[in-house]
Amino acid sequence: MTNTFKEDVRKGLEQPQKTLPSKYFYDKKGDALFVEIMNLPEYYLTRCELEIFKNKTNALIKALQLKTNTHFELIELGAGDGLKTKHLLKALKDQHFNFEYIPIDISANALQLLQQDLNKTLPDIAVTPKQGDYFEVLASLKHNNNPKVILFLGSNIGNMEDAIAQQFIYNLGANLQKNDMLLLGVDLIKPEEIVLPAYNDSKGITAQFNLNILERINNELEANFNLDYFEHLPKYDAVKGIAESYILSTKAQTVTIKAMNATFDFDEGEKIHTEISRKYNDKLIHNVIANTDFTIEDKILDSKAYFADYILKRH
Ligand code: AVI
Repeated sequence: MTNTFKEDVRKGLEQPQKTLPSKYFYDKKGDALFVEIMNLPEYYLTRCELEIFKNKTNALIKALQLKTNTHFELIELGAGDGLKTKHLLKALKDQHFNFEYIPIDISANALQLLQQDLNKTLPDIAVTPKQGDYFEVLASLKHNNNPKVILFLGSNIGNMEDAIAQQFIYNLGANLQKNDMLLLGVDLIKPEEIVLPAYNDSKGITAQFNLNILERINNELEANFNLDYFEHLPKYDAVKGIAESYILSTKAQTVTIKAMNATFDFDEGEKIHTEISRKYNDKLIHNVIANTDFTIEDKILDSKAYFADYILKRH
């Protein structure tokens, strides 16, 4: 892990447009900050999707074209605390669907907590957590011939560049069979007044979340980023529908990263790119699935039409 982290940081900081990959936000502190973000008044995404799972559960079930007499696997990629999914699980159980819930996560700890919680709150549901890389787990499940429903929620796909997102959905399709379903949760393109505050909250939690990546480099790679001289800089392009986070160097400075025996110079006003959060519309979803066997079957929105759960079918 440290080696990849070190190499990714080196590669990112050596480019003319310095970048650091957002996947490195999520250490223990980053995970906790993201939980805080999800509870912020400005961060509407989680609440909107939760509303869909709470209030439109039956619409989701219908759109997923499930049958009570056929056993299926409900597989969630990056399950986290399962807060939204629990509403769906409960409704499926109440309506006597025959299924197994398979949450996949890179964090064994998150999976253990989720399983304990589900055993307590929804004891009748068969839960088989799988720890590891999404595609390795999916490949291991591919040939069991059970119909599959994949959940990829929270607009997590938005943190991928478009070409990577296309490749991701393509790889998903390659690990599924005909008639398998994908429930893809995405944030929708909206005006700046709504999106930007979600990435620039008044309490400064998102700023801490973004800057935590520098702290991580300090701690894990013996660097000396002085956080007093770096700032969170969010941007949103409402035409493209792309929110981006940068870290701004507020003065000319040199940072040493001991673990790589290297120094990096920052100009005053220089920006490090840290995250993309793409927002979607139908056209962009069509683009993402263009080279795959998926079709859009349905789309379920929250009451404000801020967020969409697209129902895709593999042909
Ligand atoms: C995890 N992901 C969908 C979040 C987002 O909205 O892009 C990460 C995040 N970054 C800043 N705030 C939240």
